[in-house]
Amino acid sequence: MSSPNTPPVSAQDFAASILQHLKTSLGKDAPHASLYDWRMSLSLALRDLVVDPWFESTRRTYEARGKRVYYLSMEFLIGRLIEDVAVNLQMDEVASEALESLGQTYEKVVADEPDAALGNGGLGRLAACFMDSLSTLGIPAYGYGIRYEHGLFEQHFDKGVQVETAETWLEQRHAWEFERPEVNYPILFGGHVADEDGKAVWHPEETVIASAFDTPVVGWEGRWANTLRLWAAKPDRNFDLESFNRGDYIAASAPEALARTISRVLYPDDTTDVGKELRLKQEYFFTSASLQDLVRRFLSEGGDLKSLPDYVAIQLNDTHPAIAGPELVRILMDLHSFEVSDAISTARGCLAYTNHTLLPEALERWPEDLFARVLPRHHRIIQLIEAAHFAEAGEQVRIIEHGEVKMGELAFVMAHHVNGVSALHSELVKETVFADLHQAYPGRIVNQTNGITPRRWLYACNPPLRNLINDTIGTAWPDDLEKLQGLNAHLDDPAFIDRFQAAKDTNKARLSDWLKDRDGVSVDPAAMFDVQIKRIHEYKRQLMNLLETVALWNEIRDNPNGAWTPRVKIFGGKAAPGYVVAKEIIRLINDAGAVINGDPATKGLLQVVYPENYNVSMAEVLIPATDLSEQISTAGKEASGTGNMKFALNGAPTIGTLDGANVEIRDCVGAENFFLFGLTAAEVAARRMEPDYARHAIEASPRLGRVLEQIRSGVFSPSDKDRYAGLVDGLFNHDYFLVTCDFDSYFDTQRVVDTAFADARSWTRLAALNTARVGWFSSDRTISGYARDIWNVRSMLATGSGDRDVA
Ligand code: GLG
Repeated sequence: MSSPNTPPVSAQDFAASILQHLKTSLGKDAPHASLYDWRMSLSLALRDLVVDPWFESTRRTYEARGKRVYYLSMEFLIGRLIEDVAVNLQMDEVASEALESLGQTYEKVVADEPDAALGNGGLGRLAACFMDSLSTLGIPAYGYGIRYEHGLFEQHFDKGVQVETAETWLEQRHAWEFERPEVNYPILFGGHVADEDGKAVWHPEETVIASAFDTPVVGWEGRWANTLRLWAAKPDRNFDLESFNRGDYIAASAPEALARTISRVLYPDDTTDVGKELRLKQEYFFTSASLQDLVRRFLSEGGDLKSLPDYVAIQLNDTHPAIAGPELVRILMDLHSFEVSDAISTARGCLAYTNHTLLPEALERWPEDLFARVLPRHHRIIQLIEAAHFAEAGEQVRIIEHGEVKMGELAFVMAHHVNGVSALHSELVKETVFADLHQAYPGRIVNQTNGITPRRWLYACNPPLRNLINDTIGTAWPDDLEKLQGLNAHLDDPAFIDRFQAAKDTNKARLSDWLKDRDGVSVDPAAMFDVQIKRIHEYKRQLMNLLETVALWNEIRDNPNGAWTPRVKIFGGKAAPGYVVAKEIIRLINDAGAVINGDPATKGLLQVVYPENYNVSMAEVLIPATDLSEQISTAGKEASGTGNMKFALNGAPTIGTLDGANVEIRDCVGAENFFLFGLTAAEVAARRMEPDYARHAIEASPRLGRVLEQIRSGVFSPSDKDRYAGLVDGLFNHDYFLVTCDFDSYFDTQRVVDTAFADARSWTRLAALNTARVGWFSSDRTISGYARDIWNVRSMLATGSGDRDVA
C-alpha cells in the first residue's frame, strides 16, 4: 500500500542481484556470508539501480547546458543510506521481501550500516537534506565536501562523563561511492608571491592532491540523481624511494602521512572559530578542488568564463568555504588573465553565502600572519577585494582588521546574496552581525527558512504514520508536503485519532525495545516521552531542562499523592571535546539521572534517560516516538533549528521559546497549539543590561533556589560534593543564556503540558494537528526558494506543461 509507484524490479530479480553481488563483489556464498556481506550486497544491488537515473540526469544536464548549482559544505551529515535509497526508489518493500527470501532480516541488515557522520549537527544535516531535495526537484547540482577518514567522534559515558573515541566508518569499504582516480587537482600552499613583469606570481612551497570520490544522490521516485563529490587528500608523490633505499622508512612515507592529514578528521565543533592551521588548509583544500573542478567542467563544454555566472551558482554553507571568493578571483586573474575588477564581479556573480549563526565566536577570523603564510596569494587578493569594496561602499567595514582576516565579512562582500536560515534570524543578521554591511549593500540579505526532507524524516523513519497518511489523504505528499493539510479535515474523526494514537504507540514501543536491547534501560511506553536531542551547548539550555527535572522531582516527593503525569525525560547529544561547561552539564544530567532513577518515591513518575552516542540513526528512532519536543534555546541564539521541524512533522507538540524557526512553526500550528514560554530576543537583550539579573531571578524563585542549592551541596554527587559548585556559581554570576530568568516560566508551562497530556485524546489531536500543519517545512520548499531568489536555476524535470516550476 505504501509505495505509490511501481518498483523498478521484482523481489525475485532483486534477490538474484543481491546473490550475484554476494558472489562476485564479496566473494562469498550464502551459507558463509556474514551480516556485513549481506549488507554490502544489498547496498551494491541498490546502487546498481541508481546508476541509470544518474547517467540519464548527467546526460540531460550536459545537453541542456543549463545552470548548475554547486553546494560547498565542510559538512554533510548523511547518516545511513540504504533506507534512503530504497525509499526513494520505492524499493523498500521489495528489498525487505528479497532479503527475507534469502533468510535475512531487512531491519537487521539496514542497522549494520555505519552512519556517515561527516558533520556536527544542524548545518551538516541541512546540507544532506538539501542534496535530497535538489535531486527530488531535478535541479542539476553537485555537493562538494571532504571525505573525512574519521567522522564525528563516538561518545561514551564513563561514570557519566563524556569520553570520546575516534570514529572509523571507512575501516569497512563504503558501498555507495565511486572512486575517481582520474579526477585529481593540485592544491597549493605556502611559499611566496613575486612581482614578475608587473604580474603577481605565486611560488607555492607545498602541493597536496585532491582526489574525487562520487556518491550518487537519488531523489524521490528515482526521477533525478545528482552527485555528492567528496575530496580525499593525497601526496603529490607517494613515496620517497631515495629515503627508503637509505633505510629511512619513516621519512620515506612522510609525504603521504602529511598529505593525508588534511582529510583525516572532521573538526568536532561548528560553533567556535578554530584558529588552527590545519583547519584553514582543510577549507582551502576542498574549496580550491571544487572550484578547479567546476571551472574545468565549464571550459570543457566550451564556455566563456565571462558568462560563468549564467551557468554556475555556488552556495557557501557558512564561512568555511569563504576562501572561494579570493580563490575564484585568483583562478580568473592568474590563470585566465582577467582584470581585477572583472574577476571580482564575475566571481561575485557566482557566489552566495548562508549564515547559520549569530554567535560571534562562530564567525571565523584568521590571524593575518598565519593566513599570509599558508595562502600568500590569497592574502594579496583579499586586499584587492577590500579596496574594491571600499571604492563601492566606503570604508566603514574592513575585511582585514586588527591583524585578522574576517571570513564573514569576506563572504558577505563576495556574495551576490547572503541569507539567514529563519525569518527571525535573517532579521537579526541585518540588525547585528552584518548591520553595517547591510547598510552598504541593501537588499543583499534575504531569508530562506530551513527545511527537512520528508522522505527520510517521515516516510522512511515512521512507517506507521506514513501508512496512516497514505490511507487518509493518498500518496502524493512525500514530494508535495503541503498536501498534509488534507489531514486537517480528519482531526475530529475519532477513528483517525485512534489510528494516530496507535501509530505513536507503535513507535514508542519500538523505542522502548531499542533502549532495552541497546542499554538495558526499561521505560514505560505509557509515560510522556519528553525529548531534547541536539548538540550540548549552553545556549540550547539542556541545563534548564535538567533544573526543571530536579524541581519536578522535588515537587513529586513533597506531594506524592498528587495527580502527576508520568514522564520520561530523554536527552541525547554530544559536547565538543574541548567545551568544558557542556561536558559538565552532561555529567550533571547523568549524575542527577542516577539519583532520580534510583528513588523509589518517584519511580514510575519521573525518569531520566540519556543514551550515549547520539547520531542521525538514533534520531530516526527517537523522533517518531516523541510526545513533547524541547526547543528551549535563549531567544535570539538558535538561528533556525531543524530538529524542531522533524518533531512537529512526526506529531510531537513543542515546548519552546520564540527563537529561530520555532516562531514560524508556531505560526503554522497556531499559537494555542504551541507551549510558548520565556523572554523574547528583545527582552533577552534588555535583561542582560540589568545589573545582577540572575541573582534577582534566583532570589525571586524559591523553587529554583532549592534546586541550585541541592546541586551545589552535592545531592547528586555525594562522593564529590563540590563537583558542581562552579557550574552553579556560574549561573549566579554570569548566566549569559538566562537560564535563571526563564526558569519559572518554563516550569509553569511544563505543568500546563502535564495537564494537556493527561487528556489523551485531545493530546493526540494536538499531535496530529502538528503533522497536518507543518508541511511548509519541507526542504523542497526551501530549495525552491533558493532556486528562485538566489540561484536563478530551473528544474530539469518536465511536467505535463513543460518545465516543472520549482519556484
Ligand atoms: C546551525 C544553527 C542551527 C541551524 C543550522 C542549519 O545553529 O540553528 O538550524 O545551522 O541552518 N551550526 C548549526 O547547526
